[in-house]
Amino acid sequence: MPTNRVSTRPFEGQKPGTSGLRKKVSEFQQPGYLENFVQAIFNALPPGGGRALVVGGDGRYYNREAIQTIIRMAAANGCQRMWIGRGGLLSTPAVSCLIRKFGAEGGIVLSASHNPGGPEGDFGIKFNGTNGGPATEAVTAAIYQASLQLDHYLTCDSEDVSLDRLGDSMVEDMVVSVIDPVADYAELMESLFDFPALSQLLQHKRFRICFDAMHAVTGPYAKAILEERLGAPEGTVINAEPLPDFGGGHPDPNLVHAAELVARMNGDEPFAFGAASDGDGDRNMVLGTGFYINPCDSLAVLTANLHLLPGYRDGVAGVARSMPTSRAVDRVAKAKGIPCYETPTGWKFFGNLMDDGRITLCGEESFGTGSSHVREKDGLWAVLCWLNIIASRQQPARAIVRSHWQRFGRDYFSRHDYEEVDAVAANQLMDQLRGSLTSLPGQRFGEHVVASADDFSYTDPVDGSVSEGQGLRVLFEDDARIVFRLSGTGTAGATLRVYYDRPQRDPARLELDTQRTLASLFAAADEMAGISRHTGRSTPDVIT
Ligand code: VG1
Ligand code: CO
Repeated sequence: MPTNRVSTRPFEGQKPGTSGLRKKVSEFQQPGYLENFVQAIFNALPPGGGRALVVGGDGRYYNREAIQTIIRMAAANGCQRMWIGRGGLLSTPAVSCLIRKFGAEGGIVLSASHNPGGPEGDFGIKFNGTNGGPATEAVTAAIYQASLQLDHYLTCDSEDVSLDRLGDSMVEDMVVSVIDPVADYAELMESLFDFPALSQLLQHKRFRICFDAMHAVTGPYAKAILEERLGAPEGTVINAEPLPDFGGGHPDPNLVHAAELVARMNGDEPFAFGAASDGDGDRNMVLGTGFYINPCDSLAVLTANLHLLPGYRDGVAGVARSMPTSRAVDRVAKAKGIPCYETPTGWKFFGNLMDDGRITLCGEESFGTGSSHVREKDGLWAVLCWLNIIASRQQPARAIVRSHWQRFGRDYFSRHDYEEVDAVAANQLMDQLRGSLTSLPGQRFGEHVVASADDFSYTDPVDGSVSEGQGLRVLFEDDARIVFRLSGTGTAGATLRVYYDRPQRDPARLELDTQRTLASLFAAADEMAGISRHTGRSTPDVIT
């Protein structure tokens, strides 16, 4: 096979973050930059690895060019078989589904998820393993090490593969199949949910829903499943066409960025349920009528109700949440007598727990929920879960959440993000706070007295691997909690995330305003960490 060996030298900073390598598009467009990272993936695989791969992305700017590069390099690196979504499109959960279904050795996801797209925006690349999940920390570390040692990459001269035509073609010795990006995923959803009940619900005149695909990858999935298969009226899915720049928007499903959905939900048309997903389709935001469902609550409610869904009749083996996610789900797990694991931020930490059969369900405060049906979080799956629970209980979302709070109590939760902060200042803030952790217990901040404080470290119960420095957490005597960490997905400066949660058991105090309820903790955080002093900001950029 004619293979080209192209000389290269390492680029600095090809270290995957929370979810793959994310950089400005312009950085990826430097000659050899993408090629180096792809070669590093192949070099990090065990000898003979990477022979059957699933490849696709969220459709953002540079997606198609990157896929052609990956095709040529994969063929030159000994890959025999590749599946690509038509148009180069595959949602992140669909990649995970296909890797598992085809028994592929892994997959390459091209996405920077919720980060803006377009020529001035961000691009990203991530490797998923044979279980369909994001590469573990050991593998990402090996990829980074390999990226530091490159002196050449392998490619070949083949023609571009036509990504818009379904069917097989040969690239050197590799069979490339361009496949329908939706069909296999839709089939998986059908095996998990009660589609007849969902059809009935979605065709009911008084149950109108709105799904905002934010011009990102979930458009085709949501249209095919909600409108075509389940019969929701046409127009249920808005912003359904994936665009390279997401229509100039920010495909992050929260109350700030999913503004069109929020406006529609608050408009004249009576919507019973609203939902949005992110760039690569793994996140979800769900809304009842005039009612925002916090992702931490969503995880707790799903855990309490999952047994109602056909695919989960056997019950939930266990659950997991990322450390900054509120402890609402812990109480449900306790009531059910199932284990609840606390992991660092990022989906890669859930994979071992699912592979080992320890958990069925998991989630993060950042609008991520998923189950062991794949090894990624799954936005549309979460929406279907909610709809199926609504259909099964014959209750609106709002009533389901309220009765949940009555039974388990409520955790008021909010995350405050300070974006594009000077990186030196952000690190200084974290270093100083880390240095003061041992002196915090016993100290009073307004009405709150610190009970304990630490730098979160996680030991994976399955393979024993240890991940340190995963966020600073401060627990108060009244069970309130503040967590500080720096984002691992940004591409400019540093983003400081501060997470607040405060459990409330008093049935008379379950419907209060979240920001007001947490206000005394905001003051405590500023006092103990000097947020305004270090960042020069008096208010966060995004509050979720
Ligand atoms: C963020 C979220 C985290 C999520 C990650 C990837 O990471 O906080 O919970 O797993 O994004 O999600 P960070 O390091 O910026 O806090 V996605 O939808 O970008 O694949
Ligand atoms: Co995402």
